[in-house]
Parts: sequence; structure tokens; C-alpha cells
Amino acid sequence: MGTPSERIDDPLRPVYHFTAPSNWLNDPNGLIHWKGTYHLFYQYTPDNPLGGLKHWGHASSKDLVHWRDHPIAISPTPGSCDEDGIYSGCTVDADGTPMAFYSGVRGPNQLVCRASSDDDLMTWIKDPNNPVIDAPPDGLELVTTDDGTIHYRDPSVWREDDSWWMTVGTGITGTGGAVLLYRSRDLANWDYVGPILIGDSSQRHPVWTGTVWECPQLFPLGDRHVLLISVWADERTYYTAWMAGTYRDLRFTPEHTAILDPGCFYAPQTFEDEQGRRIMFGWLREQRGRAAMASATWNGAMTIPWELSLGDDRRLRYRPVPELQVLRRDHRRVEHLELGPGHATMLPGLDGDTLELDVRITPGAARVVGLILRRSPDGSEETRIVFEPDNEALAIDRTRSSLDTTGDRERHEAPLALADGETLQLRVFVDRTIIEVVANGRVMLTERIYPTRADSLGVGVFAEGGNAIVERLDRWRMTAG
Ligand code: DQQ
Repeated sequence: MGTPSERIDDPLRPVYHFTAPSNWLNDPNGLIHWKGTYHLFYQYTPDNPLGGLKHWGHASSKDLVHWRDHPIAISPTPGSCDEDGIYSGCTVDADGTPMAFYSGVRGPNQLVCRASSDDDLMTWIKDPNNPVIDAPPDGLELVTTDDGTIHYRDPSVWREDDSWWMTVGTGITGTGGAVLLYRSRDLANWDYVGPILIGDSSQRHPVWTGTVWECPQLFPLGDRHVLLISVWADERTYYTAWMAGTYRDLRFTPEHTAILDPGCFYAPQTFEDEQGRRIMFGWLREQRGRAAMASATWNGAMTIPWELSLGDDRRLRYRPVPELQVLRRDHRRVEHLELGPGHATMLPGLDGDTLELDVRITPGAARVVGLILRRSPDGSEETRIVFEPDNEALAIDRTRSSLDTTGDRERHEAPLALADGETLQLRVFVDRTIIEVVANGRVMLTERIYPTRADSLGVGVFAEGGNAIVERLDRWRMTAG
């Protein structure tokens, strides 16, 4: 099966972000650190770059950086409750036996199924009694779409006190998204407890959360609990939202809610590794036309692994796992570069399309300040990471990212307010078509770009409307995972 770095070299294919061997990848599934090996399962359509029948693809790693592909882990069984797809789910350590929970799709139903492994997650045996939960709870009118699909999926299972618990994502017709809670003593028989939280699709503040919540996951972080949901409505996916709050008496009460990443990021999953870190992977959706995706023969990538924590303000913080530093080559540093208003300063020798940058900028009087990436020598292609202090907004300007204008170049703004005297700090991971940014450890924004020119590699900085200072800019070229 080889490794990602041995993939057919397409200049737009990510090099150090995980992609499937070929064709379609979406949600991360079943993340677990098992006997010192990290396992990444993922939604996989092995024979069509535009998606289709879902399986669980599988890769493993010793270091979160170098991944090895394995044969498909779980496939649909014709004539069974999962004949129309193996949808998203999780894995748990069931007293020494790996056990997977997933949504088995059959016609309109997406019911909770399970499988176990007796060879350290390499092959899986489905429970002959699947589905383990054979219908959504009575008394709830769940969102059902024109094709009859009853939106009820994406089990997440954990052990707490003397029981096993499971959440399932759904939507309550006319109300909003919801997360339903189940309890079990043996992982086979599940009792419905009730919703831990129901959304309100009529509310837009602090965040609109649509009509169905996909891939929900509740987990402890710091002295709070965090609930991740991915917002779906009217047959389309929007964005992932995080909520930090209290989980008490089998109910979750959010204190803070925010969009995790308004760009191409969706359907994340987190897990706790053997070092006790809470690590997140998310799916990076392609943002290009159908024809381009069909001819690319690959589709979808994972984020880098991000370590999550909670700030003193009880809001999420993101840190790249330090293991990624083994991919760094050819370090360059720029220090104390003053930026006059209205022009760009290109930084020769820092060129590249697979880069890590760590940048600290004092915005000063600038109305707009930021980075220039993947710029062609004549400027006909370039992408800008833009910070607007007065507007308190971070964005990735893709209006001139590519001479091919068929891709999505919509501007998504992430709120970013700097405290007095706070320097703008950008952690940036460029990987061919991925621009992945975390600002000041607390604001994430990820977009896809599809430059057409091989020489669209230039790196620069810019300020408009006033002076700014690049206090320090570190750049590494990143090699293949
Ligand atoms: N993708 C999966 C579903 C999930 C959705 C199907 C989220 O289980 O709700 O591939 O992207």
C-alpha cells in the first residue's frame, strides 16, 4: 500500500498532510493510540474521486507524522444493515479488545453498528447482532430529507465511572441540531438517556448551528467539557463549531460557543493519546470544480495533528504537535523588518509550496497586515493571509490564488481581536493546495488554493494604511510525511 510520500506526484497534491492512497477521503474516524501505534481510520470511497459508497480506510503511525497505509478496514456488507455505507464513528479499548462503533447505512437508515478486532485493529469482525441500536428513540421527530434519509448518525463512545456512554448526532424537526445520549454496561445493550443538548436553528448568535449536528463529540478538557459539532442544513455542510461548558446530570450547558474554522475544515475527531494529550484531526474539503476533482484522482486531506487545550478564558487553544518538527528543513529567519504602508516586501530565498512559517508581527498603524504566499514572479497568482486590526478579522484572500477561476475563492473571516500590546502570531502550514493557519494559538482558518503556475512559490509580507513591523519570521521547508 506504500506511504503517502510515495504517491503519484501531482503538484497540487499535499505532501505532508495525510491523503488517501487515491480517490475520495472525508471524515477522520476511529482515532486511537493503541499499544504505541496511532491509528487513523477515515471515510473512504476507494474507486471514485467524487465520493460514493463509504468504507473505513486505515493508516497507522508511530509518530503522528509518517503514516503507513493499510487495507480497507471496514467495508459495506451487501444485504446487511450497512450495505449502503460504513459511515463515521469511533473506536474504544473494550477491556483489551479494540471495538469500533459506526453508522451502518441501509436505505434511509443510519443505525449504530459495531465491530471488534483480534489483531490490533488490522482486521474487523462485525457483530452478527448489528445494528446494536436498531432505531432512533421514540417520541422524537428527527429531521428527514426528501430522499427519506433519517438524520441520526456518528456514534462517539467513551467510558466514564462504571458505564459506557455514547452520543449520536441528529436534528429535531422544526427545532435544531441535537446530541442524543445512550448508556451501556456491556457495549452491546444500550439504553437511551435523552438529549444532552438541543440547538435552535432560528438563533444566529453566538453561532448559527443549522438543523442537523454531524460528528458530535463530547470530551473533558481542562476544568470544562468541550462539545464539537459539525453544522449541516438543507443538504449541505457548513462548518464545525466548538462549545466549552459544563456537563452535569447528563446535560451539557455551553458557556462559550464559536465556529472552530470557517474555511474548508469539517467533521473533526479528537482522541487522547498515551501521553494524555487531546489531539484533533479534521477533514479539509476540496474547494475546486467537479471536473478538476475528477481528473485529479484524489480528493480530500486531513489537517496536521493539532493538540487542544483550554485557555484561562475557557476558550480553545491549538498547538501543532511538536513531532511535526522532524519534517523541517532549510530554516530561514527574518528579524525586525519594518514595513512601510502600501507595498509588499517579497523575501527571496524563502520560496516554497510546502512550508511551515512562524511569524510575529506588530501591526502598528497598519490598517491591514499579513503574509503573501505562493506568489508568481509577475504577481498574476498570489494568496494573502490578511489581518485587519480595526475589523478584528483574519482572512485568507484567494481572489488571485489561481489563474484557474473555477475553484471556490470565497472569503471566510475568523474573528481575531488582539489585546493591547499583543503581537500578531501566525503559525502557518502551506502544503501545495492547503493554507492552514492558527493565529495567537486561538483562531484557526484553513483554505484550499489551486495555483496553476509551478513558479507560484514566492513568500512575502505586506502592510497597508500604516507602518508595521515583522518582529520575527521563521520559515522551514517541509519534507514529505
Ligand atoms: N460524513 C459521514 C457521516 C457524517 C458526515 C459520511 C460528516 O457519517 O455525518 O461520509 O462529514
